[in-house]
Amino acid sequence: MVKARYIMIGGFLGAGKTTAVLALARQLRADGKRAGLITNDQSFGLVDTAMLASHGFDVEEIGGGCFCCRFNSLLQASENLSRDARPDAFIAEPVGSCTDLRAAVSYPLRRIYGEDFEVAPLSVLVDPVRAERMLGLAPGRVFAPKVQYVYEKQLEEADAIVVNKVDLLDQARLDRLQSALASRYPQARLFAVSTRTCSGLEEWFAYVLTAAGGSQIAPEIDYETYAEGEALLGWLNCTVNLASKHEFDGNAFLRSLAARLRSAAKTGEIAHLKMTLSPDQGNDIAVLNLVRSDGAVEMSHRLQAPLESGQLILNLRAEDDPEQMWARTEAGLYATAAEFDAAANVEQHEFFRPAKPNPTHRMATV
Ligand SMILES: Nc1nc2c(ncn2[C@@H]2O[C@H](COP(=O)(O)OP(=O)(O)OP(=O)(O)O)[C@@H](O)[C@H]2O)c(=O)[nH]1
Ligand SMILES: [Mg+2]
Repeated sequence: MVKARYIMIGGFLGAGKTTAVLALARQLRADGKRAGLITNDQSFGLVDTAMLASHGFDVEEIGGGCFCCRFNSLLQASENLSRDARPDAFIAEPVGSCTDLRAAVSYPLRRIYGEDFEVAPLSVLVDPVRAERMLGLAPGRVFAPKVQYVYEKQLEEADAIVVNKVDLLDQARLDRLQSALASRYPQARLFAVSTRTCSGLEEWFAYVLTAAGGSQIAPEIDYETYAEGEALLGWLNCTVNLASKHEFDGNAFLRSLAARLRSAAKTGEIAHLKMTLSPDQGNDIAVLNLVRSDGAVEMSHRLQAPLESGQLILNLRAEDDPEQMWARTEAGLYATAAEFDAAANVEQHEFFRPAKPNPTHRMATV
């Protein structure tokens, strides 16, 4: 029996993990291979799941906690994906505020389930603009020191650090960032890619599809500081049904809502605001992202036609008070609905600070 490849693509919120998962899954499909995708969040109702599923891939969503703390759900997700079609590779995206994946996921998988999976090296993606600020190479808003601790731990445990979005940097900035990463995290192999323009992907994908998993000792981690850092981030997921008597422009709706949320969030740095809008008719989807408070709102997918009704999924992660995040989101939602002469019905919403991580397994060595 050929073992399925188990590939985990980590990295901080907004680094481009889901975009990379999609690019790798497409590559596998083009090569005649099957990919099973696994998304993960502290809660349920994920933009990432909706986005990946809209491309026709099999996706399992693990909600209610990170892979480390829901290790058995991760295995269950693999089993569910295997039931219909045995994937050649599982591609899993952990929560962007999560770390200690080497000790809590990769090594337990290798030690306990080495017969079933061939575990790939751990890739950690970075957004270069965020990384320049976090590493002190450029001015700009950064997160609190305990969030920074989580960010640094992610890089410390990486087999490969993948500088993504290189289309946003000139060569001098990229060189400076790469040399800072190489000197601070000498254990990691460095890649520079753009999942948007596809530059550098071939080399990185060849690595994740063929290289053996690393065997370095997992970095030590202070779970108190990690938990406090994660809990500084507010988390909000909501699903909303939109309906109007007239057709309205769904792309403009998302842009208008994002502008309201950004201007209302004056204090806490936005880590990632993402939304999808799926019309009730057809299978089109709009996807909007904002990955820092002073960043540009981007739409990676646009609706081709106006809609009368559809489902909006909104996920917001920011260094902010979750209750206030929800109050502002609700107000922004109703104001935007009024602007577009639509009714907004909140089907599900949750806002909270992530609970202290409590991994199912922790194995510092392979
Ligand atoms: N310019 C540029 N933008 C990119 C690239 N890759 C991803 N993005 C954008 O970065 C934003 C965030 O991408 P995602 O793939 O959702 O990031 P993520 O790491 O999965 O985010 P979380 O799941 O919230 O942690 C989106 O607007 C993407 O279109 C890239 O190579 N270049
Ligand atoms: Mg994602």
